[in-house]
Amino acid sequence: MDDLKAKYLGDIAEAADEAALETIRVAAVGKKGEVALKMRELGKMTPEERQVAGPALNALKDEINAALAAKKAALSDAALDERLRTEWLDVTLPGRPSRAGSLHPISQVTEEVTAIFAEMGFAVAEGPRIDTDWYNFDALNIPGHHPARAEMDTFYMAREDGDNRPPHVLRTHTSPVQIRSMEAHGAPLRVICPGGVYRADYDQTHTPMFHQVEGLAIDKDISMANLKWVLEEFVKSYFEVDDVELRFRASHFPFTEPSAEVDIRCSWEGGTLKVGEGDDWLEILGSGMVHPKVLQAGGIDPEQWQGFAFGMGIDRIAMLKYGIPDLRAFFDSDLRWLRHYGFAALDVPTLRGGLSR
Ligand code: 2NM
Repeated sequence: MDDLKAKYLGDIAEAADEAALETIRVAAVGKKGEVALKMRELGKMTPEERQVAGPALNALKDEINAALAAKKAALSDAALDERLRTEWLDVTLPGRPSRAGSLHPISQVTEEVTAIFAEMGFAVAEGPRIDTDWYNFDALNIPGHHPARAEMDTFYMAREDGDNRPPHVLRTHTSPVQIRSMEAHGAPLRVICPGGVYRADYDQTHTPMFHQVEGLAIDKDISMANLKWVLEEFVKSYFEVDDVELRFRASHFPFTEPSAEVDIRCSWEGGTLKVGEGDDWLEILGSGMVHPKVLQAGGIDPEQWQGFAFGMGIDRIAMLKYGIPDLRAFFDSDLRWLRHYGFAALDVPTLRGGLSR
């Protein structure tokens, strides 16, 4: 028994891995191992011999099992130490620039616009891109016969034969989101609604899907003066200039009365846009006082509340600010274009941190 003990404890001490340990376990204390064979011999012994050999064999078995368990724990500790030594990773290293993705100019400009209006107390609202013709047209004072419906080049959703419910459309502007905001929150209200919109139009300056941001402010005594100040602040922040001059031109939209298109003074000298100086005018948005019928459709009493609203094309103001010549390239997914015009993904625009760096 002393020989067995010396042999197996020696083997266990020298085992290199868990597989070697298992081989030793089977040979020593397995069902047909050496200790089991010895135990079978107990039957042939005299009672006196058995009284000594039995407990000694059990003790040997326990000792070998304990040595196996201790060695197994030591081996797995060593394996873990080895992994920790070889598989380390410095999570503070910077990313690899050649592999980094970039923010699309439309995403960047949406973030910039959102940061500017957030500073002025506007919340951001989003809504469905497929909406009913009630939200997209009727609620905005564009009834069924109105020429604006035809002019909008609306995409209508296909319908099953015999389905006589009002049609769904791909929204032609984000105004339906503003109607939903009025319904959900009532007055007073300050929201902007950025997002994709759809019109069946495709040429050098139009794509069938493009992006808009619309703003809405409703309160007890809102006027065109508030609209003018908010838009001036916006244009100064967005184009990162200290002074701007806006020109309000009387216009017409079904959902505002009065309505105005807004131009900014600019120069194109040397082919690059300079905002706030020069003799040219650049049209950047449409605006006006929300029509009483539109407030009513949103569940707001026009006898008590007034509001201004405005809308502009995100793609267009992105092209102007970042000198991007062709609108259609926005949607080509050309990697070289994305690398050239893309923005660092982690440089979130804020007014304090600088909108664009
Ligand atoms: C524009 C021009 C003028 C506008 C109106 C509304 C709503 F829903 F509040 F009535 N949202 N946006 C609006 C007004 C949009 O885009 C050229």
